Amino acid sequence: MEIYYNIIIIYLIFIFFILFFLSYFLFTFWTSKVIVNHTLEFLFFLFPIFLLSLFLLFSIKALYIREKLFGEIYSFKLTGNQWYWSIELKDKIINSYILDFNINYNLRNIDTSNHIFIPVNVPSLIMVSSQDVIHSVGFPDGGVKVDAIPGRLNTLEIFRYNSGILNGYCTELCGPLHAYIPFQIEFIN
Ligand SMILES: [Cu+2]
Repeated sequence: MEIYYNIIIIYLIFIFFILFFLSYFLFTFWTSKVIVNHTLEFLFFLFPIFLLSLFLLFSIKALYIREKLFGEIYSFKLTGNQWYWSIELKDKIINSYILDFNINYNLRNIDTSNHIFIPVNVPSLIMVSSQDVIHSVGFPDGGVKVDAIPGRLNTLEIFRYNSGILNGYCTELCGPLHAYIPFQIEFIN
C-alpha cells in the first residue's frame, strides 16, 4: 500500500510546482528577465526528467509486486480445449464437459461434469494454457479473467474465504461450441 501513498505524494509535488509556476507567471510582470531565463529553462528540462524517473521507479516496483506469487500452496493446471476444459492436478487429468442440456442439468449451459476443487483460505494458483486455439478463463463470479493461449502458461491467483460453487465461462470466441464450455469452481473447506 505504501507505494500508492508515495505516488500520491509525487503527484502532489507535481501539482504544487505546476500551480507555483502558473501563479508565478500570472502575477508577475512579463519582463525580459522572466521571458528569457536560461536557468528556469534548464530547470524545466531537468525537473520533468527527475519526476518521470521517480514514476518509473515506483511503477517498475509495482509491476514486480503485481507479478510476484505470494506463497501459493495449492496449484493446478487448467487447459482449454475445443470444447471442454481439462483440469490437471498432480499426475491426474480430469476433463470438465458441459452436461447435456437435453437430459440432465441443474442450471442450463452452466453445469459441468467435473468441478474444479479449490480449498478455501488457501492461496491458490491456477496455471492456464490451451491445447488448440485461444480460449479465455472468464470467471466473473471470482472477479478474475485470463486468456488461455496455446504454448503459453498464464497464471491466475485465487484466494477465497467462503465455500460454494461459482461459475465460469470461456470468454474468447474459440469455435462453434464456444458458448458451451463453462467450468465450475467449487470452493471446499
Ligand atoms: Cu473457448
